[in-house]
Amino acid sequence: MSTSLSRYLVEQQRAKNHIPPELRLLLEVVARACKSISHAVNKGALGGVLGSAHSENVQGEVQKKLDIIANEVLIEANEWGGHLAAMASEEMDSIYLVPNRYPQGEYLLLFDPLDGSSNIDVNVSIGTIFSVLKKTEGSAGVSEADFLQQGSAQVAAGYCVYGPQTTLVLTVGDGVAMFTLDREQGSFVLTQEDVQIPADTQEFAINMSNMRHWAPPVKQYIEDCLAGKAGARGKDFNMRWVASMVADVHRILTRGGVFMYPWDQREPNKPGKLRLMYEANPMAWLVEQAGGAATNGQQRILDIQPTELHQRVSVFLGSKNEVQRVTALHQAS
Ligand code: AHM
Ligand code: MG
Repeated sequence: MSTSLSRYLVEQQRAKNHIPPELRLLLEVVARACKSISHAVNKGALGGVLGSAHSENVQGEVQKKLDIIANEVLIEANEWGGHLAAMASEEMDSIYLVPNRYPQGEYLLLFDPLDGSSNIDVNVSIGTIFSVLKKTEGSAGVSEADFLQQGSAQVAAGYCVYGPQTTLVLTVGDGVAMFTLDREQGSFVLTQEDVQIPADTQEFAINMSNMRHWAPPVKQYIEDCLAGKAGARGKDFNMRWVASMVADVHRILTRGGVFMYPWDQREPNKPGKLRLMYEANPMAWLVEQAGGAATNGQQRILDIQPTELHQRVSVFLGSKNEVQRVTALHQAS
C-alpha cells in the first residue's frame, strides 16, 4: 500500500515522536500550497502566468509573474492556521507577521517561493524551497531577530521541484524522504525514503561562464576536474547546470554530484549569489541528512550565524569527498 505525505507525517509524529502536531499541520499546508503552485506552473501560457511582473524584489531582481503568484499562494495558505508567528520570503523586503485576526503560533516559515525564475518561461524545472524555524522562547512579539538562527536550528526543511514530475523532498531531521505528486489522487505519495548521496562523484554543477571571475581555489578545483583521466584526479568528469538550484540539488540527491555557486569578482562585496536563510540552509540540511556535505568554502553552512534576513553565501554542496576537496583548497589558500 502506498504511503501518503499525511500518513508519513502522522507516523513521524506518533511513532517516532519527531514532530509535534503543529509542525505536522504546517508541513501539510506548505505541501498543499506547493500543489497549487504546481498547477499554476503546469498551466503556463494557458493560465496567463508567464512573463515579467515588471517589478523588483529587495535584491534588485526583476520579478516574474509566477514569483509573485507563488509568494501569495504560500502566504494565503499559511497565515490563518495558527501554527505560525511570521514568514519571510525572497520576494518580500521584510518579515510578514501573521495578521492579528488569526491566532499566532510558534513557528517561523522562510521560503524562496519560486526558485530558478530564469527557467519559468522556457519550460525548464523550477521549484519552491522552504525552511522552518522555531521562535526563540520567551521573546515577546516577533521581529527579524527571531529569524536570525543558524541553519542547524531548523526543525524542517525541503523543496518541491516542478519538473516532468512534481516531487516534494523533505527532512524533519530523520533522513530525507521524497514524495511524488499523484495528480489523479491529488496527493503526494512517498516514493523514496532514506535518500543517500554517494560520497564520490564524477559530476559537477557550476555556471562555467563565470570562470574568469572565480577565486583561485575554485579555478583550481574545476581545472583538475577538466583535466580528466590524464590530470591530477585521474578520472573524467561530466558537467550539468540547470540554473535552478532546486533541480541541480534534486539531481545530486538522486545520483550524487557537487553543486557550486561560489563568491566571484562580479560583485566582490557580496559573499555569493544564493541566499543563506531560504536557499542554502534548507538545501544544506537536506544534503547533510542524505550523507553529503555543505560548506561556504570555509565552514559548514549550517554553522553560519546569520546577521541579515536576505544575506548571501557561497555554496559548495553534495558528495562528501568532493565538498571536502574544494573546501580544503579554500582553507589552504
Ligand atoms: P532565483 O531565486 O532568483 O531564481 O535565483 C537563484 C538561482 C538558482 O536557482 C540558480 O542556482 C542560480 O540562480 C542560477 O544562476 P545563473 O543565472 O548564474 O546560472
Ligand atoms: Mg532562488
